[in-house]
Amino acid sequence: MFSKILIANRGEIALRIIRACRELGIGTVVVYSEADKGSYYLELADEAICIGPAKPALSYLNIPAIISAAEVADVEAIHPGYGFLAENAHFAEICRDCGIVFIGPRPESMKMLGDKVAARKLAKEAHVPVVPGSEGQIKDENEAIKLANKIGYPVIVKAAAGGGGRGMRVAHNDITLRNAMATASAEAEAAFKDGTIYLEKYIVEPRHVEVQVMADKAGNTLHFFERDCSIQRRHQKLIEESPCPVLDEHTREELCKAALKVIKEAKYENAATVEFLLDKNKNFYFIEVNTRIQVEHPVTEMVTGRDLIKMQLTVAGGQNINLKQRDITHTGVAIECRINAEDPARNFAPNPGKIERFILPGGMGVRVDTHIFQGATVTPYYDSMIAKLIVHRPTRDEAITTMKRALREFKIEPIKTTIPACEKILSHSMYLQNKVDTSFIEQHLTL
Ligand code: MV4
Repeated sequence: MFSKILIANRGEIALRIIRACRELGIGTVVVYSEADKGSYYLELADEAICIGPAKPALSYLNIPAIISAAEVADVEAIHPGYGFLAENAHFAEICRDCGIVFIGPRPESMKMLGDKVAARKLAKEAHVPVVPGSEGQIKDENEAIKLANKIGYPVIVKAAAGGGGRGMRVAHNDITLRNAMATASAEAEAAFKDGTIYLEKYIVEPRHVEVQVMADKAGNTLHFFERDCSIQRRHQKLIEESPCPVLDEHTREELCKAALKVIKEAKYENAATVEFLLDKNKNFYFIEVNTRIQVEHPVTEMVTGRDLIKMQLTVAGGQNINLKQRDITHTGVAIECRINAEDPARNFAPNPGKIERFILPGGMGVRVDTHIFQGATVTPYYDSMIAKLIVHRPTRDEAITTMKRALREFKIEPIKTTIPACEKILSHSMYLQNKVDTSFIEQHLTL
């Protein structure tokens, strides 16, 4: 096991990693930007090193500054958290070259799975269902039109370097398809310096279901069941839950087995999330792999009782997972609400400012992951998420009741947050009846 690691992140996830390290007896070095000076979690780490100004490019994305801090503090490993450098294969490679363990997958797996065309090919080879679409990348417009007519409109054009909803275009006929290809490719070229695109049948009103997996260096792979992340707005998830409320036991087993097939085929190690779309007929299709620990990992931790961050640390340290798949069980229902400093009245624009009143909810079945405290200032430089409120109860109805009660207790003043939006969703008849898909917020909610 490591004796000391560096945390290349900030906010609640930095705190989450510090907590896991403390319980494992691992020393922590946290790096921070000038904007994060005064954050409470900096006191909880054993060491805190300022790596630059507020601007992410100059601090949390500044590879030389982070590597220098790691060398000066003499750490054995770096945990990247999520966002920032978490899925940067180049950074993982530099860590390796410097003799520092990157707590995550090998750079080769990250690079391969970061290419959505390659990931799709890998899933196919592993006999995992993928959305009907192009064999590989698609270059020729006439070839695309021929394929679209074969699989049937609507189709979706996606960027190979995309993911998380960037560089996608839907087309309903030959004319809009030509357009979609040109704009998706240009957008991808501008955003990722890679205009490679591919084509899939557009699944109408899908649910977004993802499987948590963990793999050690010896090739032992485990899944930790699924999360339903259909409640999102512009590809920003707002509410996640586990288990997915519309999956039957048989489909759940098939889905989780499929996720493991992908991860084994990739010779993956450490934590990953395998994403699927679930259509109206409960068919699931692989879409992509996230090669990091995700924001919503606590819902999985609550239903399985397993500490995923601790597992990331032990697996990266070279320990094998001494658990069998049958040891991983899930009980009850967990729901997470993301509390963002955003103003719904101003189209969810970030709403930074000083927090004058901050009172946490509590009681049975309630967990809050946050780095915020009364008197803290939310700056405009980073993601607007300031807290995650997670509940775990025996049934979905009870989980929803507890979440509504906890949201009511949570006081964050005077800044605007997503608390009222979450309350509206949790009271909506369609949410209660599981009649939601990824377009729910846009289609049915005025927040
Ligand atoms: C799709 C799709 C429908 N059909 N692919 C968006 C994020 C990226 N990870 C994949 N996404 C989608 N891919 C096919 N073939 C619909 C979406 C999608 C979506 C997926 C998950 C969560 C929210 C979403 C919101 C809009 C579209």
